[in-house]
Amino acid sequence: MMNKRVEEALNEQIQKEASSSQFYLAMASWAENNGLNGTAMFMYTHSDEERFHMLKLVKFVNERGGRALIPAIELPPRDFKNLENVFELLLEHEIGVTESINNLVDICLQEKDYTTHNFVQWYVSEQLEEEALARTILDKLRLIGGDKGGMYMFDRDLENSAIQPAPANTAKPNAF
Ligand code: OFO
Repeated sequence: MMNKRVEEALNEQIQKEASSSQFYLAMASWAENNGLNGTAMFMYTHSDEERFHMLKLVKFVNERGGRALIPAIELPPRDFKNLENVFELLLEHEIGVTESINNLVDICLQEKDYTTHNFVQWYVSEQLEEEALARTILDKLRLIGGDKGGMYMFDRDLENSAIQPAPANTAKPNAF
């Protein structure tokens, strides 16, 4: 059986990953409505990744004798001021998710659940990558400022994309 405190923390993380997926979907839809097709594609792909993060947790909890609870999802923001604002909120969001992963690591150590601790390390590296990616993109956007041509190139780059994340269940370690 799973340690109850760890199980609860994993279930909270399931909720966070599900809400993340929805948050990226909201950004994808906003970008698509604003003619930013590259950004929309990037966000749709990332929304799938977040769903994969959620599913991986669901499977893990159930396979370890716990009970994964499928949660209600937080309502994501619907309007964004501009693209820079989108990526600022995205970075803020990811920093919050990193905190919650760190908290999960802490609980595993307190409860001496080394198996879950090991499993959660994948999320630790994932968060590191995601935060770095968000910072890189935000730096680019700040450089571009209000320049329309620059913005066009930025969106096209995201579409083509040196900075596109890998699709959800390829090129990822520990895919189930
Ligand atoms: Fe699940 O990696 Fe971001 O939130």
